[in-house]
Formats: sequence, C-alpha cells, structure tokens
Amino acid sequence: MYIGGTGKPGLHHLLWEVVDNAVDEATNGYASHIDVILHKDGRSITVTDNGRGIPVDKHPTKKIPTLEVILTTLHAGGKFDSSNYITSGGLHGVGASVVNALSEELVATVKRDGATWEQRFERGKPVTTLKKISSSTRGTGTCIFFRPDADIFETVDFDAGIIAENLETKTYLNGALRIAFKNEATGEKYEYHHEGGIEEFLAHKVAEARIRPVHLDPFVLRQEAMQDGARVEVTLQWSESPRETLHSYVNGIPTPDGGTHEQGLKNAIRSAVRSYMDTHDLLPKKLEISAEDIREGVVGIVNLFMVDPQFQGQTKEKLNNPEIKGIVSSAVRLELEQFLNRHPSTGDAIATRVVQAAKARHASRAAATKVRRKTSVSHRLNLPGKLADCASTTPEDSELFIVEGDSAGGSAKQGRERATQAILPLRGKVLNAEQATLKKVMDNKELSNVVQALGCGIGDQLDLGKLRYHKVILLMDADSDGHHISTLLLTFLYRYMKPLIEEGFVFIAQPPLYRIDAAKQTYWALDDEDRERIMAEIRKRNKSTKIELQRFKGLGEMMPQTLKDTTLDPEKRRLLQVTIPDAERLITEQTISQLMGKDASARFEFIMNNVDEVEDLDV
Ligand code: 1YM
Repeated sequence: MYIGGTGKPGLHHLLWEVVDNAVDEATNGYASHIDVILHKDGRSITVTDNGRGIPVDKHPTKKIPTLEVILTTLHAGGKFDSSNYITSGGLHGVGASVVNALSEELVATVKRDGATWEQRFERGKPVTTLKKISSSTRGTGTCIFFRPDADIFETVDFDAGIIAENLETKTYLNGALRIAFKNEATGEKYEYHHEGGIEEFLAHKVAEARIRPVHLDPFVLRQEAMQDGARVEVTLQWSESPRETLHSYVNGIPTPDGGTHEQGLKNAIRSAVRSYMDTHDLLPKKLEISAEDIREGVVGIVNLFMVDPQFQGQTKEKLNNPEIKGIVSSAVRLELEQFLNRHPSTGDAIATRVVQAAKARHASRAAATKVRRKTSVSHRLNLPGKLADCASTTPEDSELFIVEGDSAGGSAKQGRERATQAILPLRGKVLNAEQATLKKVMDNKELSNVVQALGCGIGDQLDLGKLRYHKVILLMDADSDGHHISTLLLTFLYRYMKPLIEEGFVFIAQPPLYRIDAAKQTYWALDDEDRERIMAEIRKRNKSTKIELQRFKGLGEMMPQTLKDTTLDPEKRRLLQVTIPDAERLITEQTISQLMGKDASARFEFIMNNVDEVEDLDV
C-alpha cells in the first residue's frame, strides 16, 4: 500500500524513500554529500548524508528518542509535531518507518552534537535501544543500512542500473548536490554532480534520445517566491520528434503521471505559443491548431518545490494540489511569451514546427479514419481482402495470426480452427514505423491491413473496446528475416497501438525449426539447443536408434496438419506473451529508439554494446 506493491518497483521504492530524506536535507541547505553503497550481496544498501543527523533527543510527548519515533511510527515524518522538528520544506520523512517495517534488518547511525548514536531494528521493531557508541565524533550526519525483507518482496535483488539512473537524476534536479554510488559486487564507483541543473538535464535527455532540436537555446525559467512559498524550475526545447516528452517532478521526486503542475505547464505553453503566433501573424488561415500540435516535439522538464504536496495514489505518482495549476501556469505563461518575443528566430522555428504538426495531424486523421473498421454489425464490410476471418465475433474467443508470406498463410488457413482463428498473411514490406509519420504508416498496405483487421483504430483514436481479437499472434519463420519482420511489427504496435501490448493482447508464436523422427515417434525442436537436448534423450534411451532430422526452411514448407499440431493448436502450442515490465519501460523506449530510429550511429553503438549477447548473427 505504501510503496506500490511488492515487486521490483516496490523494492526500489524503499531506497528512494531513504534517499529522498537525505536529498531533502540537502535541498534545505544542511547537507552537500550523499553516499550510496549497494553491498556485495546485492540485497542490502547503506545511505549516508552529511546533514544535521536525525534528532536523537527524547521526543516531547512519546518519551522515547525522536529517531526511534521516526523509524517506528507511521506518518511520523516532517509533519509530526510541527513545533519541534519540521524540515523547512516540510516535505518528507514519512517513509523511514515504512522502510524499517519492510526490512529484515535496519541500522540507523547518527552523528550529532559531537557523538555517534546507533540503533538496530528487525522488521520494524527495535532490537537495541539507542546507544551512544562514541563521544568524540567530528561532523554530523545520518547513515541508514537496510536489508529488505525476503518474505515480503518477490525479489530482493536491487538493480544497479536503475539505482544509478535515479541517483543521477537527483543531482540534475539539485545542482549543488553530490552523490557517490558504489556497487560493491562489481567494484564500480560513480560520482554524480551536475551544476548545470535542469538545463544540463534537458541537454542530456535530448542527446540520449538522439532527438534533433528545432532551435538552439532552450527556454529556462527559475521562478522563486511564488504564491504559498512555492518555486518552480522549467526548461523546454522543441524538436523534430513526433512525440511530446515532459518529465515532471515535485521536490525532486518524479511524478510519472503528471498532475496539476504538469497541467499548469501545458496550459502555459498553449497560451504563450498561440499568443506569439497570433501577434506575429504566423497562423495559417483555415488550419485548426490544437494544444497537442503546439506541444508536439517538445522536450521539457518541470520541477516544482512546494510545502505540502498532495499526491494521488500512495506512491506519489501524480500531484493533486488544485491551486498549483494556476500558479505554475501564470508563472510560466508570461515568461515564455517574453522569451519568444526576445528570440524571434526561436519563436519562428517553434511556430513552423507547430504548423507542421497540425498539417500532419489533419492528414493522418483522414488516413486513420479511412482504415477504421466498421462497427460489429457491418464488420465484414471493411476488411482487408487477404484476411481469412474466423466465425466467432466474440473477441475473448478470437485469435488473429499475422503470418509472414502467402504460402505460410495458405498452410495456416488450412490448419487453423475456423471458428476462432483468423489468418492475415503479410506479403509486402512492413514499414519501419519508428521513422515514419502516422500518415506514412497508414499508407503502408501491410500495416493498414493489420489496423483494419484489428478494428480498434490507431493512435489517439484507439479504442480497445472495439478490438476484434484478444490474442494477436505474430507467426514468422524462425530465421533472421522472420525475426526482422517481428521486430518491425512490434515497433509498430509499440508506437501506435501500445495499449494492445500493455493489456497483454500481443503474442509471438514459436514454430519449430526441426522435426525429429525416431522409433516411430515424432519430436519438434524450437532451435538448435532444443534439438541437441531431444536427440541426447533419444540416444540415452537406445544408443542405436535411427534418428531422422528435418530442418524447416520456412513455415511455407510445413504441412498444414504439422503447423496445426506444433504452432496453432491452443492445447499443444507454446506462445510468448509480449510485455513491458514497469521497471523496464525506460530501457524499452531507449532500445526501440536506438535500434529502430533514424540515427545509424546509435544503432551501431547498440550493436557494439550488445555483441556479446548475440549467438547467431546473420549479416
Ligand atoms: C540517509 C537518510 O534521513 N537524513 C535526515 C533526516 C532528517 C533530518 C536530517 C533532520 C530534520 C530536521 C531536523 C527537521 C529528518 N528529520 C525528521 C524529523 N538520511 C536522513 N537528516 N534535524 C534533522 O526536519 O527539522 C524526519 S527525517 F522528523 F525529525 F523532523
């Protein structure tokens, strides 16, 4: 409930809670350095800061040390007993007791007033009292060691890559902060410090995603002393990317679901750019421009600091304070419009980009509407000619096989279960959707056939309620061409029909590569390894058995009955479901843009970095 589950994201959330308390201390000007160590076991972590140290004196009402109260009482964070201890931001501290309760072991060490104090806990309960372990201590600070509870979490192995990325982001959002990270398992050490703050962060994001900006200097705003003591940092740059990428934070903590600060920013962008275009007569007549057109290609960061943020959901993914929308919007709107007026070449470049987005949207909308499948009553009216549809009209029972090539399509049509299995053969070239606009995508016959068959629309018009098949199965040859087509189709689905993947409707079929006949028995092997395993088993049973081996050149060579027995029949086949685990969303996005994007050097880099993992290269 407090950390958003017991999976990998929940596990890492424990660390963010501890780190955020240390970062808070830095944001408030009391700490400058944070040390994070991932220990050799990969399952325990120490976080140290050089701030004031969590208070160790007796708590005024509870009569036990404040440190113990903080680590054992839910909600005993910055807000408890505001007269005594409140972080000047009043931001955090609530998480420490949650981390403690969910850890097999936690040790808190505090340096304060010339002494060092220590207290140990197991599963949230103190196993020692707070003890003074030295009285000649220099400096101040807090150190928390914790080992998450293996009985609670599905996995307790931390991911060094996720940790490194999150820590580095903290240093972009707090320019003065230094964070050192050591991975004891590998001996790797990193030092993060980004004086350039969010400007440097934006440049990093743009470079990392290999996005081409349409103007040089980004818009940067640091607005102090807004209403209610809030302050905000914003930076924006428009690019050629067909997407809008906003990264929003509250007090340096990511809000991946946005919220009122992000809405305020979006409103400001819309009114400032529209007003600039109006004033300078840059709006073409008869072209309707939407807020989405104005934000297309924008890469932006917004970091809001405020005293009492209210979040929706326990894991603080979305900011909920209604007053913030107007505060952020009016702070940004005026400044952004002034920026555009002072930098007319930038303003004009952005205006051109907006017009381009609006024109492309009108063109794609027309194209997307053309291929939308008709409603269920007339659903057979607008189907691609090559589709062999199934009899059932119940999506839950229906499956669509997207098959490479007409000859394999023919075998599949004969081997399928007519009632529930539909076959769509692909013949022509599948377009790389990563490098194309929606209009281009819809002009590609193969992809528009897929969209038409699925019936649920595409892009912002996608409606899963209209999806005709609840299993969409890619069936390709088990060779490099087959893999290539699968990759292109997955890229398309990821970019234009992502909810299909997110809801678990997309699968990959696994046709066998070998048929093995021995002692009147038939076996199917998926790959070389599978083949070796099966043949070894046969020989173990009887050394002299005659073994016949057949390698399929492609699905087209397979008899319809064979295809049915090995790949189509729900009772016998093995399908791979395509998923994007939460913890891998970012890496998935990066991999697709590097591997499938326009920039050939990014692809080269990806291949060189991953060459060790490739067993079977076909060039
Ligand atoms: C490695 C984790 O928790 N540092 C930390 C936490 C606190 C303070 C300093 C602190 C805050 C205040 C006064 C204050 C916390 N204090 C509280 C509480 N690092 C880490 N460093 N003195 C010290 O807010 O006034 C909660 S967290 F509740 F005491 F205020």
